[in-house]
Amino acid sequence: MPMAERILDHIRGPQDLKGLSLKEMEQLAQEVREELINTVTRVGGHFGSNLGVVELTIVLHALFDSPKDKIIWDVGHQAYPHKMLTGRRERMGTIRQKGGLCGFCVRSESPHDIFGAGHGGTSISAALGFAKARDLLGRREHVVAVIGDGSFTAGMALEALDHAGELGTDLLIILNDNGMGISPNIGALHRYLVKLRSDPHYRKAKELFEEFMHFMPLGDAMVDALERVKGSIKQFFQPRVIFEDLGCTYLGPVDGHNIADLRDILENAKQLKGPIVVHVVTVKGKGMPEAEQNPVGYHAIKAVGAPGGKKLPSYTDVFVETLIELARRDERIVAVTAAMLEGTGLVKFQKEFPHRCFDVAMAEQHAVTFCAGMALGGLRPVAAIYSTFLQRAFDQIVHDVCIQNIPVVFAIDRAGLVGNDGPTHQGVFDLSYLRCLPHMVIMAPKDENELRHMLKTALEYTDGPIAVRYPRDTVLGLEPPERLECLPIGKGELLREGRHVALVAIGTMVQNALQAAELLAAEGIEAAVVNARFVKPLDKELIRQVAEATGAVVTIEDNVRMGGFGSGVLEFLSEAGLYSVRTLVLGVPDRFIEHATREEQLEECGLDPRSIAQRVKDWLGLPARVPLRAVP
Ligand SMILES: Cc1ncc(C[n+]2csc(CCOP(=O)(O)OP(=O)(O)O)c2C)c(N)n1
Repeated sequence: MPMAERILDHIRGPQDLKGLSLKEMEQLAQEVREELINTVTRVGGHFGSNLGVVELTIVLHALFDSPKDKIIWDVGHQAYPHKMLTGRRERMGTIRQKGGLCGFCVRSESPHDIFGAGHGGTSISAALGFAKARDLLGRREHVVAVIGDGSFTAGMALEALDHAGELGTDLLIILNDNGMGISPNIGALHRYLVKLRSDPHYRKAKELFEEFMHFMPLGDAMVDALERVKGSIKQFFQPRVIFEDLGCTYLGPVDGHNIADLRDILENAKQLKGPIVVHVVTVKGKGMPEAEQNPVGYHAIKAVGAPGGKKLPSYTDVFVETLIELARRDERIVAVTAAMLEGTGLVKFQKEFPHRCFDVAMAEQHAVTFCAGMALGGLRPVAAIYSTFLQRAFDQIVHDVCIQNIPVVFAIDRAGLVGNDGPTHQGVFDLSYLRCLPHMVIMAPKDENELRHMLKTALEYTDGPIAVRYPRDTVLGLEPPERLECLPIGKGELLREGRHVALVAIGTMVQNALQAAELLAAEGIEAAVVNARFVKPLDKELIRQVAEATGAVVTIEDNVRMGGFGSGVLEFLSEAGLYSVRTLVLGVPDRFIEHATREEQLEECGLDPRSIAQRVKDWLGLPARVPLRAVP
């Protein structure tokens, strides 16, 4: 078809969807899908989820009046069609790259991105907030939350549903059910949705009701009458639906790829009062056979030309390999993930130990307290959770683990700067939010072998909670150690001697510090390098030693500077009365770091070896301040 005849070329925004016929919408869906496949296979990004919501997105933007009506996408990884239809089509090729479109919804990017996200389960709460604001301020717009069945397992989605049923305000919740999170979805709720989709009794009841609705002319009085009739139909037909018992009207299930059906059901939903749940059934990866058959592999894909060839394993690979090795020798070891079997590598662990691996769905809070219970019950639980998602479980870490000093092992993946996912996924707060907690031990390895030893150390340590954080990166490619060793708690190591300045680094920043030291040496500056290993407890002896020897300490971490590793070192130097030691804290600055490659982000934060060397050199060149003299 010649380009000029493409409907997509005429869509500048949602207003251009309003007059489209059914046939045109179907053609548009085809065009959006083709373009998505072309673009995302080229530049990478979330894939299957986006192919699954093409029709839904078109119908929503055709029926509702965004941004006056509020459409809120849960997580936002499935919002690519939404971006394409709301004026960002030309920039889709820049998605997730530095300066380009974000891979999720961001308020600053478009007035149609009503609410930013990246983490799952927030949409219903936010939508309910919008709905209440509308009510109290006397407006009448529609509010729609679109949430996947995976995100629906997040505790806060259920909390919001509970509240929505209580408030009873007008709110449309679209449950996009493709049976998948990143992995196949799990849980009793998931089994319930499967049943709902396939229950012939319920389908019959709904068909009757929908048929009935179809023939009713819909005036205001009619809508009220319908509400009453719907109640009696609901009571007449069984089984009842949980949503209805919770105070929401349930419509569906509807085929999310059938535009005519989708349009009918959403038009009906628009007329009804109170919270409505429309159960939309979609296929992840729809329209691309490989993606449909392998929804896990096609959840997100890499850009063409992204690192291929002889690839080194990731820290995640080393973590899970070591965990399996340790678990073979200790049957008390169990592993827990919150909907991230693939991401955390535990899918391998699950294969070998199916009964000792627990995917708890998108429920980080539950995961942590579940681990606390298992630990007290005599097991050795490892909570493998990304740094960013562990934020959800802060109170559980404080209240259920640390206060009770329970030996839970936290394997914190994607710690530090994470690259293309951007601000919502950065793992740059964990050192600050864990360091402030009594009883917590925190480690970060300088390389993959140290990660192996740290995992062994963590599983041997029974005095309380212990965390090991590691990056989203490939490893150095070292020979694995002959045997795993327990590291002494709270002991770092001096890797390089130097008399002018001490670079005290943690985790992957140790490698950058070593390289920076080389660069500084070329300028005649002799930098000592310390691998701190432990953020808590700190190796105070070693830090004191290098501080006294050099008089100048630079701390380096890929965590925010505030409250992180460097703060810990400053606290120690001040407690120890080492006032004359000059200090510089390098880390992530006090702002959210946008999507870009991890290397670009490190550079932006001044944490790549070259920037570290330059900053240290400049700082050393500054005249030292004369200490304040005490006022007589
Ligand atoms: C709190 C939280 N935990 C984990 C994730 C990682 N994550 C991103 S998408 C996703 C699956 C979402 O499934 P669903 O909502 O059903 O959307 P689908 O991809 O199936 O369309 C997960 C677990 C997240 N975004 N937020």
